[in-house]
This record gives sequence, C-alpha cells and structure tokens, in this order.
Amino acid sequence: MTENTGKGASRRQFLAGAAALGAGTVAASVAKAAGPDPLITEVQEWATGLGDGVDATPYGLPIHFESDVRRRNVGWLTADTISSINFTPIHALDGTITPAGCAFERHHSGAIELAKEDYRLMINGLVDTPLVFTYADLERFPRENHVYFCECAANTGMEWAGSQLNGAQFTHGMIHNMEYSGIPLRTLLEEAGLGAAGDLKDKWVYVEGADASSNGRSIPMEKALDDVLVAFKANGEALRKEHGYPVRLVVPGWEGNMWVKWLRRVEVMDQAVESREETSKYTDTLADGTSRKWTWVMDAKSVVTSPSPQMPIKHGPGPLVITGMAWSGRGAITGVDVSLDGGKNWQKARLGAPGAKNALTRFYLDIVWDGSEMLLQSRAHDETGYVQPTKKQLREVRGENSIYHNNCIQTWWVTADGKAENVEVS
Ligand SMILES: Nc1nc2c(c(=O)[nH]1)N[C@H]1C(S)=C(S)[C@@H](COP(=O)(O)O)O[C@H]1N2
Ligand SMILES: [Mo]
Repeated sequence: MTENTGKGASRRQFLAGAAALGAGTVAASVAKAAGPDPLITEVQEWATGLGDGVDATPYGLPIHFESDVRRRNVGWLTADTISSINFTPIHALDGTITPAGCAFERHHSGAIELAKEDYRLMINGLVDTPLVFTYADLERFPRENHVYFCECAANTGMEWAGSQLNGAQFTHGMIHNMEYSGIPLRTLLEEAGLGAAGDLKDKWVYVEGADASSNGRSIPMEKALDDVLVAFKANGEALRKEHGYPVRLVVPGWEGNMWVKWLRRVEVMDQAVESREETSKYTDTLADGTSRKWTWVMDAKSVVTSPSPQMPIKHGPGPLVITGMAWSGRGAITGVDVSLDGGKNWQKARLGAPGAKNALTRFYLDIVWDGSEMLLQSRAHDETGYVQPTKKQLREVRGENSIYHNNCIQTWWVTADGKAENVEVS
C-alpha cells in the first residue's frame, strides 16, 4: 500500500486482509467507518470516459503513482556518478525478481553503449584454438535459464563501524535477482579446446569487459567449468545497457565484481593475474592490517525490507506483515528467523517459496502488532548449516577495517508511531 492509494482502495484492501486473517481480528475497526463512501456511491471520472488505447506506451513503464520506486545513489559515497554505485529500491519490492529498470548499477568507468554488431568475444590463452565469437555466433549455442542474485561485495559496507545509512535500499540495495538466459562458459571453453591447458586443477580464466576500466578478474577453472554463464538476456529481455548489454558474465553466488559486463575476453591462464580488482580492491582488510583475498563467495545474509526506515507502519496496531529477503552464495536458503526484540527471541518466518540455490528467497512474518516498539531483525540459514552472524560475531573474526563482505544481522528500531530507524544491536 502506498501513500498514493485512495482512501476507498485502502479500505477494500483492508477488508480483503481481514477476511484472510479470519473474522474478529480487524472487523471492529472496519465497522466503524461512518457514512457513505463517495468512491463507492458516486460514479468516478475513470468510469465516465475512455482509457488509453493499446499503443499509448509501446514499452510500458510503472504507473506514475509508483515513481518513488527507483534506484538511488548516495552523493557523498563517490566523487562522481561515472565510477559509482546506486541502490535497488528493495524496500518497495516484493516477491524475488528484480525488475531490470530499478536493479542497481555499479560502473568503474561508466555504462558504455556497445551494439550487437560490434560485439566480439575472444577466448584465448592456453586453449587448443583461440576463437572469436560474434553475437550471432553466441545465439547458436544451446542455452540455459537460471535465476541468480548478484550482490556487490561492498553491499552493507558502510555499516561496519556502526549504523549509518537510513534505509534498506541504502544498507542492502547493492543486490538484484534476475532470470538469466545464457550459454555455460564451459561450452565455449570446450569449443576452443582445453587440451592445451593440461591439468585443469590449477588453471584460471581471466575475464575482462570492453569498457575503459575492463574490470579484469581471475576465476579458478573449477568455477568457470561449473555454473558460470555467458548471458545475454535478463528477465526474458535483452540486458539493459547499464547491466552489460549485449553480453555479461554471470558468476552464481560469487561477488558482483566478477560478473563482468560487456564481456570481451576470456583468457585461460596457469595463474591468477592479481589485477587491481582482486588486490587493492575486493580484498578484506582485517584488524591486524593484513587482508584476506579470494573471498569470492557471498555468505548467507538477510534483511527485513518492510517495515524499515523508508517503509514506516502507517496503519497503527493490529495485523502487520513483516517481510524481507534472504540469500546465500553457498546454496539454498533453508530458513529465516525474525526477532522483534533485538535478537532475544526468534520466530520462524514463512518462506514465500522454498529457497533456490544462489537466488533470493522472500520471507514473511504475519503478526498482530500491539503498537509497542520493536527491534526488528532477521537471521538467515542456508543448506550448509551456516547461520547469519551478529555484528559482534563478525567483528570478532573480521575486525572493523573492512568494506567488503559484511553479512551481519541488521536491526531496525520501530517506534510506537510506526517509524523505523537504522540502529546497531551488536
Ligand atoms: N566491465 C565491467 N564489469 C563490471 C563492472 C564494471 O565497472 N565494468 N562492475 C562490477 C561490479 S563491482 C559489480 S558489483 C557488478 C554490478 O553489476 P550491475 O551494474 O549489473 O548491478 O558488475 C561488475 N562488472
Ligand atoms: Mo561491486
């Protein structure tokens, strides 16, 4: 429900909610509505004229009432928008699929425009036959569809030292979850032939993009041959320019930086390159000043998306839907717990659908809110048995010098007036 929903509409939804929850819970407040509602008793403007014809919007956009549901950046985080990041409005979304139009963007040298006709993908290095594929070539290989999340390793990175950004969009919005159509990288590597590489166990691929930054990353051959996709469609349509049109790499469960956009080259190598993006950046500085490297996998994590600072409770005490999302780069989410009191007591949330490997899972906790303040938290479990850590537990092993891979439990302080704020319970 948004502030744009008319009074009548909100009452209709309220009635539907009451029916679903069973009579008694909210029926009393509905009965109190006094006098005829003109939205029901009077013929409205939208019923006396004609609506738009079918071609009014050849490619549809969200209705203007929903214009607040959009990507946002945080000006002070980066010097300019060229090498920067914006955030998915996760607070306002439901289900699991991220619409491409509001899926976060992260560029190191801006989003480039690269036409399909100008697209080339080179496979070289320790292969039997170096190959170059055009876009039309790629379309002729057998393809697969998979839903995967892509999370920047810096997601939640501003929260290490204390609570900072006031909204789930800003604390956890460097993530999107789409259905990709693409070719297994394995297929293309095998097309070039891996005989020349010898024993594949200690081999790597180095992947780079066509943009000025190139964003080169080394990936162990084992992963390259496992589930990595060379993708050209997301959510059924061509990738958006900002997400790597016409072709990007999809590296399931691993940090977003490895998902090279505008993919132009895959080189088979006998060692890692140790490029900028895997040494000076995307390594995790520990308390003693040394850094962890090769921390590719995104550990299990979750966040309550509503209520949250951008999604206050407007309806007062009574039935309340608490919802959020959970994900893990190590496998499927098996459960999510929700706490209303800062982690003292936990309740099992309901999963919107069974967790799927390396994809977002939606969770719900439907409660009757008594109007008292809450310290809302969520805690994810994945199929490896891993449990999302508290901030204290994470700091014990990782210190506070890091930016990347902060997957600790998030707290929203919900006050009696329904407003929510980002606070730290460690
Ligand atoms: N070629 C290229 N690929 C890139 C980047 C880039 O700047 N250039 N940014 C990386 C980073 S850091 C992330 S988190 C993801 C973000 O993907 P998105 O913009 O589709 O959200 O793309 C990765 N791939
Ligand atoms: Mo990233």
